[in-house]
Amino acid sequence: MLARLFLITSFFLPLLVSAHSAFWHPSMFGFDVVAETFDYDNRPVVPIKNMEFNKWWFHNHLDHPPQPGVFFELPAGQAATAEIACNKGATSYFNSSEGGDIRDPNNPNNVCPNSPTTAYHTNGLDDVAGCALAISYTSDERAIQPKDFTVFSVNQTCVWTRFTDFHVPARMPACPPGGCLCAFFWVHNADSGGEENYMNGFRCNVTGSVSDVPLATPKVPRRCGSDDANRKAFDVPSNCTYSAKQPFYWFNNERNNMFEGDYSPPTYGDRYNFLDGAQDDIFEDSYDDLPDPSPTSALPILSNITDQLTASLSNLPSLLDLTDSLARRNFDNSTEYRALVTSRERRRRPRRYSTPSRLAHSQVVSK
Ligand SMILES: [Cu+2]
Repeated sequence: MLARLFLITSFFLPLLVSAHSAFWHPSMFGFDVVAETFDYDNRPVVPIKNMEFNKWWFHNHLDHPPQPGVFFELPAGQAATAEIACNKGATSYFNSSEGGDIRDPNNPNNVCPNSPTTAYHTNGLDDVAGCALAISYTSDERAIQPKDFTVFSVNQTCVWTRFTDFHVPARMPACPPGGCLCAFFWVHNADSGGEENYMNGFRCNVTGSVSDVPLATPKVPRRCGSDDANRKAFDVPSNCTYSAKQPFYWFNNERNNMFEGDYSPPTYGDRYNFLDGAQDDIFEDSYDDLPDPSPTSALPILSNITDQLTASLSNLPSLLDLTDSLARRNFDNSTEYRALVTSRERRRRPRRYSTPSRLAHSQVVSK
């Protein structure tokens, strides 16, 4: 009986250790960490959960910094392409991986060659939950705190392709001389694998910056969108956190900012007002009015509307089409349309930020 149990266990073990996913780039902390580096398996792909702060923060890789001068570049107003994979050998950096090149010759976008998609916690494209990049305008990895990270880009169809685009807001200011600190965050859906989350820190630098307006102080994201699984049929837009938002710190023993249960994971999607693409409203001047969110609050008023978001107005009542995560969200505030959210396509159009042409709100409303 015991022998049989052992056989079963050893049969399934390889599947378990080959799963998960990480952001891979030489700018990351822990780029060269392998299974033996720590007295526990602390490879970048290993999920973080139920851990003390120093064990989950930056994946406990602060003592394994990148080479000096190595940054992940964030071109303002354009996409930065990251590599996300379940093993370093499945990325362009296979040279320094334990097992060598395991990239899929037939599909360069394969996140986890020779594994089912459940290895990276999805049952299919309709089950991806999104991931995010966050930034802090400091170079000092010993000083940075969880509250200092702001999510600046979301890819809602993540983890699905090894090459994953993160659109960078056009108004991102330049980093300090030593660069910025960034991190990749991912929480998968509840349907494929036990709950866990992911964080990989890295050094980053904004290039082609055209604005010096700082980011607003990031706040904790709020669950405000519809949610069929939990029988919430409607979005409650006034209950969302707008402007700069912190990443989710969840499922660890210390310093969490989210307290959702196993089957309601906080995910980087519309439900938490993390729209797909560049997070264009994260700056100090992004809003003229930003009331504290609640189910009965007024909606925030965007400043500088033409530049920040290409407004798309509609008379329809708000109801998010769950089946299409890219669907436009229409907010009907009955008398005025105030917070405007646009589709992925619209927001990714190149825009000019040089002229601060402020549209009067009456103009917008009367459209
Ligand atoms: Cu996992």
